[in-house]
Order: sequence, then structure tokens, then C-alpha cells
Amino acid sequence: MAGLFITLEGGEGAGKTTQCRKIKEYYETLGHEVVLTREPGGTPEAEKIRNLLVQRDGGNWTPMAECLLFFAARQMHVETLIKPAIAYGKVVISDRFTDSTVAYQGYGHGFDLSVIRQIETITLNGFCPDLTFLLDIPVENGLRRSLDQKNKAAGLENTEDRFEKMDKSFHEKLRQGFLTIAKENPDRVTVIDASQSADDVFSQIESALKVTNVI
Ligand code: T5A
Repeated sequence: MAGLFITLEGGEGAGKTTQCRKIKEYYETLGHEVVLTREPGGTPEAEKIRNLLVQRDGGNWTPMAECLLFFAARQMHVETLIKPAIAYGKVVISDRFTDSTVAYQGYGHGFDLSVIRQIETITLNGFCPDLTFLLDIPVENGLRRSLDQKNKAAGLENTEDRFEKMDKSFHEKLRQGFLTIAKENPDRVTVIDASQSADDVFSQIESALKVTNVI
């Protein structure tokens, strides 16, 4: 039996990582093998590309070069980790995937959406998630959570801050971009109100998983 590919999407501090862990526990309790992964990253090669993209002073890429790097990492991630795990019957949960490139590089930075879709077709050849949860939260709330998290970790060096340095209007464009993606893909993407407590957010996700009943 083929497995399942679930992605979590949303802006900064929406709670994707927190909910990825909860979905993992949910499927493990049901007796499934689960692979938890993230983008950019997920394989040793793609993690190297992540370092080029998201760390402070990670590079001053042209929009095309940046987009190609995200998809280069994604293509390896899909071919060497995600597809084999699904073929083995595992549940794969990825913290971000292609929707993030469309939202950040496309809607956020204004890189041509049709070019992003062409690169997606060349590199992924139609491969996409079975289910996506878009964690939607007002920009201020998400950024505050992100900041609180950093303050808690004060004293520890945090270099993965390049994208969080963007202004609020950028984050608003991101939010609207993600919501547009959801509207265009109603069968795949479920929008979740992520401004509630982590447990309440997971209850919404759990209900959607039960209704979908794909595995
Ligand atoms: N990027 C990525 C692109 O530009 N293009 C792409 O194609 C891809 C794939 C790295 C960066 O790369 C960019 C986007 C990013 O800027 P990332 O590593 O996913 O992406 O980084 P972030 O999105 O910045 O991850 P965050 O950790 O900020 O956000 P999460 O994962 O959404 O949130 P999480 O779960 O870590 O929670 C953040 C804090 O909030 C608390 C948590 O305890 C934590 O302290 N929290 C809650 N608090 C209250 N209520 C809740 N419901 C909460 N849920 C979590």
C-alpha cells in the first residue's frame, strides 16, 4: 500500500514545526511508520543548499538563482527521501514544500509565478502533496511568536534569520499568497486557524485527517 505525503505551510511563527510533531505522533499511534522532514533540507545535500539560502549572509542570489536552488534541494529531497518512503507505505510529513516557493519567491518577492511553475514541472514532473495544511495566522501574531522564541533562546546564536528580517508588508503579501494557493487548490489544501492554542490547532487538523481518511 502506498503511503501518504502531507505538507505544512504558512508564514513565520505559524506553528508548522509544532504541528508536524503532533501529526507524527497521531500517525505513529495509529501504527504507521512516519518520516518527518523539512524544506529547504531533508537530505544531506539539500541541507547544504539550506545553509546557502537561509543563514545570515547566505548569499545575494538573483531571483532565478534562488528559485533554482530551492528546487534543486527539493528535487533531491523528493527523489531520494520522499518518494522511496511513500513507496514503502510510510507517512511523510514535510515542514514546507513547493507552496513556500510560490508564496515567498513568487507572491512575496515578485518572481514570475509562471516561471516558478515551469521550474516545478521540469524538476518534479507533477509530484505534489496528497494533503497540505496551511496554518494561517495574522502577521503580527506570527512574528511575535517567532520573536518570543528567539528571546527565549537568547544567548544562543541564531543565524537563520534572513527571511524574518523582511518587513511586515512582505509578510502580509506572503499570507495573501498562501491563501490564494489554498483557494486555487481546495481539494489539497486545508486552511487552519493557527492563532489558537497548539492543542486547538491540532484538533482542527485531526478532524480534517479523519474526514479525509486517505490511509
Ligand atoms: N523559504 C522556504 C523560502 O523562502 N522558500 C521556500 O521554498 C522554502 C521551503 C526557513 C525560511 O526559508 C524560507 C521560509 C523561511 O523564512 P523554516 O525553517 O520553516 O523556513 O522557518 P520558519 O518558518 O521561520 O519557522 P518558524 O520556526 O519560525 O515557524 P514555525 O515552524 O511555523 O513555528 P514553530 O512551531 O517553530 O513555533 C514558533 C514558536 O511559537 C510557539 C512555539 O512553541 C515556538 O516558540 N507556538 C505557539 N505558541 C502559541 N500558540 C500556538 N498555537 C503555537 N504553536 C507554536
